[in-house]
Amino acid sequence: MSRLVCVSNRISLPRKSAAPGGLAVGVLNALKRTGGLWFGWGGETVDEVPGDPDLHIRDGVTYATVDLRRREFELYYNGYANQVLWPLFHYFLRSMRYNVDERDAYEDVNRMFAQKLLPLLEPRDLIWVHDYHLIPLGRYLREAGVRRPLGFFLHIPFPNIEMLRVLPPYAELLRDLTCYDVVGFQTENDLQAFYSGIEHLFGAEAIRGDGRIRVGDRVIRAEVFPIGVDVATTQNEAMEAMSSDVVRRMYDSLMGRQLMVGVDRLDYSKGLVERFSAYQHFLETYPENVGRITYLQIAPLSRSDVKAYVEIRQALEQASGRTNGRFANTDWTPIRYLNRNFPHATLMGLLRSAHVGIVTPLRDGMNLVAKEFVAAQNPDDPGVLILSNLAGAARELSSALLVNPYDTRAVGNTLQAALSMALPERRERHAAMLQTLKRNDIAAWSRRFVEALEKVDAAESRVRAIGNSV
Ligand code: ADQ
Repeated sequence: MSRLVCVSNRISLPRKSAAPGGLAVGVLNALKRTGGLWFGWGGETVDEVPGDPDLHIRDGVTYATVDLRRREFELYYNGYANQVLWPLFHYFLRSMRYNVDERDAYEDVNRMFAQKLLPLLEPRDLIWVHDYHLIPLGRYLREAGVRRPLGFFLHIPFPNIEMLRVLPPYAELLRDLTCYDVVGFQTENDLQAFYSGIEHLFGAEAIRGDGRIRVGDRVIRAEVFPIGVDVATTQNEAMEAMSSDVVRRMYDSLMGRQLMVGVDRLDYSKGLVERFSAYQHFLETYPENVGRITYLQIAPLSRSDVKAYVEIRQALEQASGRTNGRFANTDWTPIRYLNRNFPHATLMGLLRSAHVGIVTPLRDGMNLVAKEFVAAQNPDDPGVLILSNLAGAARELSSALLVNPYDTRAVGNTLQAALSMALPERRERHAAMLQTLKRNDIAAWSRRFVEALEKVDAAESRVRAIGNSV
């Protein structure tokens, strides 16, 4: 039996109470099913050279955490990962800036991850690397002699070559991706964008008829693996949370008003400024809603050390203050804007309470909140999802009310349509989306990726067997 080894920048230890984000939920789902090892940064920065990984075992999963040096963290994580790759991959050139020291630190941390991971590897391991922080890790593992199947999954969008070419070492980045055996993307768009890079670098003949990529004597499987949610758990969490204190008090405080909910990390890619202005437009255009709808926006702070995140935070404080100042009354506030985390179950209860879920990123790999909103609804009386057509989730959730998040006037009009949608249409749209979510849930996502790695393993064993017999 092979063992699954997942590697991600940050790992979430079970003893920590922080709610895991999208990536962590996916990794945990894969590891809990099969057992295995999760390797990554434990969240501590140190001044001295980091030592060996700390190991913790819980429920058949071994957690191996390494520390990062403070300066490395600043350059690699806040710098290269979040001020170069994140904005570039989300098509936000305005927020991107390139710095060679940060690029070096990115390489150093990836090299260090490979060095610390190597002694923990076993001969039958399948290795699955997650996300843009760790693209070069596969190359370092290969250089150290690792021959086991290596997979990489990108949780965020992949940019078309015309955008990617802005990055000075774009060719190295593409070459690094070809060190893996399986490269996974959220959507067909991302896969096609990857092909555009491969074609640019290696020529169209590198892409075979079956979609695999041939570089030298290596064949790489590039495929789409859309991440999903745990539908049954989300449904149960949402139902149970309806009787929790937080959700009941929120519900009572509405005094019968309709509720719109948004849940996003505070990030410029999530389109919150545009969403706030769409809401303002909606209140101006449809004044009959003034005093009759509450918009609850939960947006926990993230990456607060990065300038673009400080700016977006200020912009949102101003925008929410402006709308509240203009429209609020002594007994009503149009926007409740909260910068804090909640337990996952509470969030699901809040989503279930909503008449409208609003998910309008300017660009998003997938967006799990959109899927969680659908899974959390009461199927007999479901809320309406307004979803950006620039989120990966729009591909599967085509029965949502799809909007262009930049078109704030259209988003406002769509909100009006959502609030007045009749029950039969709400049910029909919800049922179609729920069916899609059940078909492709989080377990299907991790199973499909691990199966792709197993196929690589089986194919290589056959090659070895033939080699031994001649
Ligand atoms: P994110 O950009 O973090 O993920 P998303 O997919 O929405 O975005 O996942 C966020 C997760 O965190 C959800 O499960 C949500 O419930 C949870 N969460 C959000 N706000 C919270 C809060 N205040 N308190 C507690 N939990 C909160 C990246 C990519 C996405 C991709 C995922 C998974 O950017 O496009 O869908 O990885 O691949």
